[in-house]
Amino acid sequence: MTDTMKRIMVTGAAGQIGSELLKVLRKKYGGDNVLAADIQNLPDPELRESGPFEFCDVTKRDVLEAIVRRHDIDTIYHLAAILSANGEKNPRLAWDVNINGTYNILETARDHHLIRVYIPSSIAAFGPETPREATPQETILRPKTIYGVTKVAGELLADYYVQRYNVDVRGSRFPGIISHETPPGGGTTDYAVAIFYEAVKAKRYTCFLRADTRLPMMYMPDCLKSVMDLMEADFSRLRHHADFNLAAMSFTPAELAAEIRKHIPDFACEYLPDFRQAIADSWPMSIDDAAAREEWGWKPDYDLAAMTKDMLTVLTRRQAEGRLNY
Ligand code: NAD
Ligand code: AKB
Repeated sequence: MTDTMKRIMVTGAAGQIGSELLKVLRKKYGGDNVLAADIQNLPDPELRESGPFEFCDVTKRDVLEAIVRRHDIDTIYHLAAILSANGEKNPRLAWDVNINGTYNILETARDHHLIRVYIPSSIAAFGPETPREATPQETILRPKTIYGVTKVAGELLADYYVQRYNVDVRGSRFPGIISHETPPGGGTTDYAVAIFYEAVKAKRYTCFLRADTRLPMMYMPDCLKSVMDLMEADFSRLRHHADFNLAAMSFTPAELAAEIRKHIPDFACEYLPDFRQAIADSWPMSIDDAAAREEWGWKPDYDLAAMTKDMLTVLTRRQAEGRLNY
């Protein structure tokens, strides 16, 4: 991020990633300079007090533009979205929020000459015809979920705005993100968060994916680091823009349960796959992130063992303090 960036907006700021990114951005740029925007309140009182908030439905272009003008916004982190499982429950909503919302953000960026925009994609951009191991940067993008369709369209649209209008748009294809602050918002990888809460609370969990379903995952500190690093990267070094493959770890529910058992030996995990199994089966098992490593120096800090230890330390402490809400 350049020194000239000073007025930031985070859409979807109440969500799993937005709420934590907001904290990092406000710490770095000052609370008053980072506007939180969402259609629901921020989950944490500390966040509510640390800077401004606007109710903003990203599908309403006039509302979005008025907020950008009123707050003199020059940079947007666009995290508002409907994720994979919720998208299959309501495909029209997923199309509206993910396609029209993203289009409105890009048009606003173009009209208001914003300095930079961050729009995440997902491993959901891939589909069953994509090579599932070490999925390459350049590969087949034929997703079978509405969420995936909107993510591919978002990547292509972002690239179009870079080439055609010189809007500086950046983003990565996140794997499933694991965190302990704000619960995930209706995705297929959500089991990898829920399992920790249930392990600490009840020492048992019923997983909605099969035991052998391998998926790419990432711990929240790495996710936040990736956003900050990509937004600060030198534009002239970037050959890709809003579609960087990103990897940290890959594991199955059975492997995650075994790792948890190293800390909670009597933890029991059962498997009762539901509609999310088909979504997971259409996604990669591991990702080749060489482009991100080369173009902006991406390198994760957490593997399965380090992430599991940290998650359990935080949640066990919270349980002892009677604050384990999920
Ligand atoms: P989330 O579901 O936790 O949060 C999304 C937020 O968007 C919610 O607070 C919701 O209220 C808000 N929202 C929904 N509709 C809106 C609208 N019309 N206008 C404004 N806000 C609206 O999602 P997240 O996990 O924080 O994901 C953030 C971004 O990262 C999304 O683009 C998602 O596709 C991407 N991503 C997330 C993951 C993950 O595992 N969390 C993985 C890959 C990609
Ligand atoms: C989901 O499962 O939908 C998200 C994602 C990988 O995009 N966590």
